[in-house]
Amino acid sequence: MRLGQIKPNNTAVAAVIEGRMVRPIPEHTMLDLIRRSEVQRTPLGTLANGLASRHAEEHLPVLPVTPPEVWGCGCTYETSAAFRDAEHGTREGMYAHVYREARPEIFFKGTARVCVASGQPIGIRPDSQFTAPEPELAVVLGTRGRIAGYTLANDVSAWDIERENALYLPQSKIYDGCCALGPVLVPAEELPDPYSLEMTCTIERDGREVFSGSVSTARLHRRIETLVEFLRRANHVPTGTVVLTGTGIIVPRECALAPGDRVRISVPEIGELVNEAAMVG
Ligand code: DO4
Ligand code: MG
Repeated sequence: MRLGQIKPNNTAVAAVIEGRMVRPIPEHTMLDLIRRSEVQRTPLGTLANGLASRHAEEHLPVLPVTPPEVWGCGCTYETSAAFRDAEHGTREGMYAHVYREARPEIFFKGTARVCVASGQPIGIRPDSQFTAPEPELAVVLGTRGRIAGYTLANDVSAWDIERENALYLPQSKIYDGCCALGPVLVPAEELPDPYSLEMTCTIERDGREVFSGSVSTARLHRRIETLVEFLRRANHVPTGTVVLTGTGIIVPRECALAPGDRVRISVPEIGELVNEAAMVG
């Protein structure tokens, strides 16, 4: 089952997503649904199905959840750590160190303010010449770090700003349109093995594919529960927090995002997150 949100009267309403049609769940946002499924001890999908209208309507889904906080994990795939050590870094092997050590890299990625849904523009900073998509599996947290569901994320990042100096990481990571989420949320109980997903990413420019990459989440070097456990150490993130699990697909410099580029991130079990790049600021 695929869940999401629609915005019929400029207010987010949860919905069961069935292709182009949706069945709204009146008086509930996705956060309400997640909280209610925990209080009632009912699986999210079962609850959603029971509360959803029988009548399907045509709506474009918006963000599957309105996240109070988004956090990113880094260097969780060998490709990401190796690329960054070769190209970036102010200390020898800084990224390999994080890949290897027990404590993962976890950084603040922003709030709903910087997030966009599938179909909305992702941002390129005017002071960056090498902005890249980072296709990632994302988890939506319930209370006490429970994984409520999965979605896809694009951790759009200004790699040249990150490369210039490690202390510039927040500027490379957080700005308008830096985080795409969606298209839907798949309840955790319906995706029992998040470590066997095939993810692909393509970039289309002027109708032509200029980049195509893929990775299996089997190559994720950390358990998702471990990432969440470190995130929540002395840091009680609220229900609905989204955690990006890191990228395993690296785009070469020739494919730095340009305005109008269309980025498609896809996992068959979750769907396709599609965004066009646009200058922001
Ligand atoms: O510090 C670098 C960020 C790494 C990252 O976002 C990733 O590996 O996905
Ligand atoms: Mg990332």
